[in-house]
Amino acid sequence: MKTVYSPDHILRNAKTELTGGQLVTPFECPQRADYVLAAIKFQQLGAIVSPTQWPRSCVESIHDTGYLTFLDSIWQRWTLTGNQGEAIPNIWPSRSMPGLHIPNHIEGQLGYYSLAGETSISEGTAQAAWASANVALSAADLIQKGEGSAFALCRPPGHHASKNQYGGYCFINNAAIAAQKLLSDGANRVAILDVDFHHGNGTQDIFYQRSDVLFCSIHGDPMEAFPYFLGFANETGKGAGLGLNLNLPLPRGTPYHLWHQALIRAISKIHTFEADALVISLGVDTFENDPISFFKLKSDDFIDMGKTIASMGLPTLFVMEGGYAVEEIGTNTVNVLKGFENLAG
Ligand code: OKP
Ligand code: ZN
Repeated sequence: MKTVYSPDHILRNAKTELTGGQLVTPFECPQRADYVLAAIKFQQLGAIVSPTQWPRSCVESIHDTGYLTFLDSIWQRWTLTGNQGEAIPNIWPSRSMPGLHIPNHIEGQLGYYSLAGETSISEGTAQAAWASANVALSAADLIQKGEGSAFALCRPPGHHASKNQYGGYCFINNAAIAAQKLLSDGANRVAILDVDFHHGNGTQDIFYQRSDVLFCSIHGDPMEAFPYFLGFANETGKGAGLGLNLNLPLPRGTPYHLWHQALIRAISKIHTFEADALVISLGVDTFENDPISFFKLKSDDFIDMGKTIASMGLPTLFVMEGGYAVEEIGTNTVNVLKGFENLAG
């Protein structure tokens, strides 16, 4: 399988992540992509190709233009305002102040356009996010041109980003724009299966009321895990999308044999939906030694995960999301892709 990769991911190199009342070096760091790329070469997964640049309209098909303008201009505005550190929000519209207007002041805009505070915006963040989007779109194009599978080595990740909010290390929803491209290129129905440890709140929200995209997610119970406020089993879709959202939250300590049972449920749902193509939001933070997650998958389990995904027999686009056990992220990711190929042939 081909991998689409851009070295521009390195432009996302924030110095700070707000956690435990401290500013620490972000878990979502450039070395993550370096390790994945090295494993792809070492395990000879296939050719590594560069992305091409896609029209802004491909991203505007999912994200609000006001949000994208904010993303493109925030770093310059932030520094011109005289701020010394990275851009971190500190106030949000909340239950007691729903105020859905967009403030003029940059501090208010940061709160308006963010859904979490751990993700600092730094110099180059927007450029890296756009490069990541082009990686996803280029990989979707490979599928459209007849490749049975492709891997978008996206960084930064995307599944927490909604149409007008960043957070959870995500800025542009790579899986969503890729799914939209597959639909625009002729697919009638696309299924998105999110196997990252964290619920893909952004992707769910984007497609919640749509009949052409099925969203399925297997993730840490949001009562105990980020993003806390979405991802529950009773969220099943709305309007035209009713019945086309499947959340499978699982408890702390979940081992692969129980995770696999949830995967079988998702696969059965995807069969019923009769998707033309499948997008996998591929996070490997379900790994037993992931520093910010609580499932217990072992490295070899990712091979079976890939095989099981291949059993659906669909054109499949893998989009990189999370995974923070940096030294094992390459092996775990490529195990999924190799496992997929062994069964897909
Ligand atoms: C992004 B993706 C660490 C808290 C981390 C944010 C998690 C974002 C995960 N102290 N909270 O889904 O892998
Ligand atoms: Zn995650």
